[in-house]
Formats: sequence, structure tokens, C-alpha cells
Amino acid sequence: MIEVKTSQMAMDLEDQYGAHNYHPLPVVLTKGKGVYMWDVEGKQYFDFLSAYSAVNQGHCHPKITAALIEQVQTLELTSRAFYNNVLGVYEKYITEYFGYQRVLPMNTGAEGDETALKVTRKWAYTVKGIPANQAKIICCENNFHGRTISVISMSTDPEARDGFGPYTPGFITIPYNDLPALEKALQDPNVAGFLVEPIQGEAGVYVPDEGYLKKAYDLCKAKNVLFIADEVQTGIARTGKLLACDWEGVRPDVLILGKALSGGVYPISAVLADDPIMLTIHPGQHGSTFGGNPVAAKVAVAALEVIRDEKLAENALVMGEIFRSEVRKIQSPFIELVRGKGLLNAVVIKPFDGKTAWDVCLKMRDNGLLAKPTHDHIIRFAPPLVINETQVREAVAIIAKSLKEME
Ligand code: IF1
Repeated sequence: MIEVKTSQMAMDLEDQYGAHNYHPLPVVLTKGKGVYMWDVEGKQYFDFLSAYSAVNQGHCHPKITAALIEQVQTLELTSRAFYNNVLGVYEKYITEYFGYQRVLPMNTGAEGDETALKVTRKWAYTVKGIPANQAKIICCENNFHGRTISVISMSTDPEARDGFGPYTPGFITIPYNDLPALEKALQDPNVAGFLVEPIQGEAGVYVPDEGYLKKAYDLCKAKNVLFIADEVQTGIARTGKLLACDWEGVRPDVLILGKALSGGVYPISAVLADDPIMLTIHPGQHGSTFGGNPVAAKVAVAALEVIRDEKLAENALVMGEIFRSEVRKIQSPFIELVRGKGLLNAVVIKPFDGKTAWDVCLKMRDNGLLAKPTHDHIIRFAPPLVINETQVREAVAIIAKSLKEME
């Protein structure tokens, strides 16, 4: 294998041989530990993306990597054609952890969402009694649930969607954070479920009004419609509670998890639900070669233990408060708005002097902090949840310095 000696060489290789489906910030990372990452030249950075909230437990957490290494050297994959001695232990652990009767293990977040759609449709036909092929699922404008054909069929983002038709039917799109629109859509007797992100991530960390989730849940209940929460990004302590739905005491009928379920070391997703919903799926009707494999099972247990043992929800809550209040003190013509919950935060950037959010991210990179713009004018700030107060203050100083240098 050829050795990458410079950042330029790594970028050239990706440019020449990879599909051009991403536009990364120009920085080539080679090592990670806790809240830090290092580039090929040895420069150290704060990671304020956490691989889109997959690395909540911090980079290369010793307990999670040890679980992975031990299991991968013992038994890596059996497929679900046979039982293995780890999966059931994981299933008991995660269902008790989140308070559900059953789990269906998959790999990526998009597969988790696909699974939730299938489970909901199956429940609609076999339990609710919706006529064959008539089930509808309500989704929200500006959602992000992944990249598969059915998932992008729900998207309202032209970039995610255009040029990939024909689309999967059976979705009703309503505005996010709009209870009257939900109430109206729920009049249709063929509605099976309402799929929602408790905070919209890709939309720019859009936090709905207080009470929205609870009232939406109650509206769904009144119509015997499943409340499906996509907590792939918001779940697992990111927002300062174990689940973002916990903020309003809502227990989703169908819960989708991904990303931090592995602490970033392995693709692991899961759908949780109770018997009347989950047991509508019978052998042969859904699955995946890798879903629930022994390595994933061991890793997920370790990753969830770390969240609990290190009190990462509690830490995210406190550090998030400090982060937002410190960033709000920065005097800069670039800052329009700071919002978020726990350590899922966004700063809305006002273009100034021809400079955009992308330029701010380049400047922060130069000063040792990595973050990524979304929608041209929003920067997401979501460090690993193991960050401490000194590090939060250092990071905010880098953000302030970077904005100052751009004036
Ligand atoms: C990329 C965004 C974040 C998600 C929710 C399901 C999935 C995601 C709520 C699918 C994935 C990612 C994927 C990543 C960019 C990223 C993202 F900016 F696009 F929106 F996090 F904010 N549900 N989100 O956020 O999970 O299949 O990717 O495992 O590069 O596309 P996946």
C-alpha cells in the first residue's frame, strides 16, 4: 500500500479515485483521542463535529475499542442464519436501557429509518387494519433521515432528492413544528405513522417549540397513529438527556438510533418498539447480513455503558449551557443567532464583507477547531460529550479569535 506523506497527497488521491459525492473541508486527519484530532502534519484540532454525533463518547474510547478488538479476534460474524452468544445479551441490555420490549438491529441510520417505515407499514396492515398498500406516513419538511431511495422520497431538499426519481409513494409532508398541520394530516384514516426528528439536525439544528413533541405525540395517540422518533443524531446523550424526547417526557412508539450507538467505531443502528408493533415482522421479512453481528453487539453495549458510567448526558447539559452563553458574548458582525440543546448547537452566520460560513470554518481550522457548515450560513458545533469546561472555554476563544481575524 502506498503511504500518505502529506495532506495534499491524501486529498489528491480522493479527488482522483473517489466518487465526488462529498466536498470536505480541506484537512486530512490521521489520529483522534477524546475531543481532539490530529492531521497528517501533526497539527492538533478540537473536533466540533464528532462525525455528526457518532463520536459522542470521544475518539478512540479505550473501553469501546477494547470491546471491538476482543470480539473481532474471537467471533466476527455468523450472519443471522445461526445464533451467536453475544446478540441476545445485547438485546436484553439495550431494551432494558431504553425501556422497550424488543430491538431490531441494523447497521446505518438510513437502514434504521427504512426499518421503522417497514415495521410501521406492517403494523398498519396487520393490526390497525389499513387496506393493503394504502398506508401513509407523515414526515416533515426539511427532514434528514439518510440517503436511500425511500428515505430521499421523504426529502424536501432538492440536493438530496433531485435526479433520483421515481420516488417511493405513501408519504405526506407537513411543515415541522406545526401542530395544526399535523392535526389536519391525521384526519386521513390511512395514516399509520408520524416520523419526526426531535431536533432537526441537517436543517440547521432547528429546535421546535417547547411542547411540540408532547402535543404531536398526543395527537398521534388520539388517531391510533405510531409516533416514530428518529433519534439517530439527537439520541444517546447529545442534547443533555439520554433521548431528546425525554425533554418532554415522550416515549416514542418506534425509536430509531444510530451513530453514537457505537461511539463511532462501527456502523450500528437499531429500532426499538414493543411486542404489538415489532412482532408484526416475521422471519424472512426483514434483516441484514451484518445487523446484530457479535462485534456490533459487544461494541454497542460498551458504548452505552460509557454514556451511563461517565454521565455524558449530564455533562452535555452543563457544557452546552456554558458553550451557548460564552458564544453569545462574542461581539461579531458574523453572528446572527446561537441555538441548540445540550451539545447539539448551531451558530447562524450573517455573510459579512463577502465572507461566508465556509470561510469561518477555514479560519477556525487554521486556529485549531474543526466544524462544518450546513446550508451555507449555519455552522454546527457538536463536540464529543467528554469535553470539559476548560476545553469549552479554549474552543470558544478559538471561535472568537477566528471571527475577529475575519473582520
Ligand atoms: C452524511 C446531515 C447530520 C441523521 C438522521 C438518519 C441519518 C442521519 C437524523 C442517516 C444522518 C448524517 C449523514 C451524514 C451527514 C449527516 C447529517 F448533515 F446530513 F444532516 F448529522 F446532520 N437520521 N446524518 O442525521 O444515518 O445512514 O448516515 O448512518 O454524510 O450524509 P446514516
